[in-house]
Amino acid sequence: MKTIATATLPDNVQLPQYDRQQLRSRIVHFGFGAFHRAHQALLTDRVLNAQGGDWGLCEISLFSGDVLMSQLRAQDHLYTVLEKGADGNQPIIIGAVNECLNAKLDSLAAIIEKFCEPQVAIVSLTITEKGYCIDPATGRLDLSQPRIVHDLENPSEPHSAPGILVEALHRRRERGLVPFTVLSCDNIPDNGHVVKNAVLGMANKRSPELAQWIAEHVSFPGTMVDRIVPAATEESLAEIEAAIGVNDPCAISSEPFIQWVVEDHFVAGRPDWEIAGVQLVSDVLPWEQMKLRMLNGSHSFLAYLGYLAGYEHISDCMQDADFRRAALRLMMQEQAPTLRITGVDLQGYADSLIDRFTNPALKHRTWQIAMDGSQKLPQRMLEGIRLHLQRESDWPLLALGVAGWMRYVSGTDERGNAIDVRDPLVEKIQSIVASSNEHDRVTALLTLSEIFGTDLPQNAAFVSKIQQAWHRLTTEGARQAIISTVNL
Ligand code: NAI
Ligand code: CS2
Repeated sequence: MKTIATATLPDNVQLPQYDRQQLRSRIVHFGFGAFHRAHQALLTDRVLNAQGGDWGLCEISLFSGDVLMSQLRAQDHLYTVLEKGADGNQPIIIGAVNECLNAKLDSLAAIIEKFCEPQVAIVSLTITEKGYCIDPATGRLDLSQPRIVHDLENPSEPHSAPGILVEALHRRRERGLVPFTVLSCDNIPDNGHVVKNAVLGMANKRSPELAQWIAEHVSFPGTMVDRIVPAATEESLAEIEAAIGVNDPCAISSEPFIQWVVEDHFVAGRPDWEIAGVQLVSDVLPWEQMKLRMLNGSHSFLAYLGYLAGYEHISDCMQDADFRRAALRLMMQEQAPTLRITGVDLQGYADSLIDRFTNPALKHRTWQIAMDGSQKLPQRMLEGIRLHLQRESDWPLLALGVAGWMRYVSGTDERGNAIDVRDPLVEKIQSIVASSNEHDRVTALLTLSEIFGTDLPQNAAFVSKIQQAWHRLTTEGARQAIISTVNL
């Protein structure tokens, strides 16, 4: 059967323009999910198209992803990205991936050794917020997580991302090899420091000398990553097959917009990503904060309220003028005033976000974005709320967003259907929901210090605003609550 590696593809398909034989695994990437395929791999592919070179990627997945990786191998590590915009669709074949390893197909030992090859200069990660095993409220390694407990007892056979990084760095140090740069590309505030805290937290428990060596020799640049890349579906894969004339099980669709802002601190070199439009900066935090609060904050708001109101996709929410107005107002009146970025036209940014959310070609499910809320609420909503509380400014839509999450994790939608809530804290959340009722649900959920810390539940103004929003939501329903809140 033909694959994208052997088939003749239509003329409009962009193909790799460089010699793939030159590629070496200089970047090892953890998490061959939807996002990485259409973001970091595509931008590295753009650099290779412009100037050739050897910056190939080795993709790693641990305990899942074995089927995807066998499929990737069967097509010479090539795969398709379909960029879908208002002006039509552009299929691109990505050639930057050089090899891939998976614990089921290969072995954990082979994976760890891959990180120890001398040419490896960067280890990048898109392992979702929960993959770092941090306590979201403190940003520190959560020593109680089972994978961390396992890795501290079995340091040479680690199961967590921090455990693998520490074991690989330990072996490189023992062998006199230069270390690598650790590049987090997840939507976490100050992701460079978070991954550094996770790695140093683990290394310190193993050996303070190792921790000191890592602190002195390894860099952990922060990044702001942006591109909307919904999970692949049967429909999206069928659409790509129709566009390129052959089945590609590793293909992914995305929006055309792409942005990557990276702190320029690499201990062992990097591709010339600036050629691909990547912004290399000295301080990424203002960019991260802008994106996490304006884009992701309104995304989560739309995900919870939209799901409750019966909207399956973000683009469906955008067809509703009240949802649209609420999202724009949330961005401009409640999130933008909390940012410290300068020199960016925030109104223009907000308008462009609304356009991106409206893209009808992208079927981005509200359910997908609603996932893992415990890991997302702090940076997307609660940090901004803390500033409003200090300043005594208004934040009615943020309050509705938090109440929306509470209503969503309560497990039943407005038509009485059960919600499939996915979250690393789901068991804890469900037991709180089961032992509370509609009247005390807010205070019961606020006891989750992993999300709300200890300051917010003790802040009377905070509690009362969330209770008001909860009351509006449970009595009026999501759609009407949005209308009432926007008209306050
Ligand atoms: P995905 O579900 O397609 O891929 C997630 C990857 O993480 C998989 O390869 C999975 O094996 C791995 N993973 C999950 N839990 C892990 C753990 N505990 N330890 C190690 N690896 C683990 O998700 P997708 O869409 O690729 O997103 C991944 C992350 O990328 C997001 O959580 C977000 O932080 C970031 N991101 C995603 C964007 C998107 O639009 N999809 C855009 C911007 C950032
Ligand atoms: C989304 C993000 O899934 C989510 O939580 O908010 O993945 C969003 O699509 C990206 O951050 C856009 O860059």
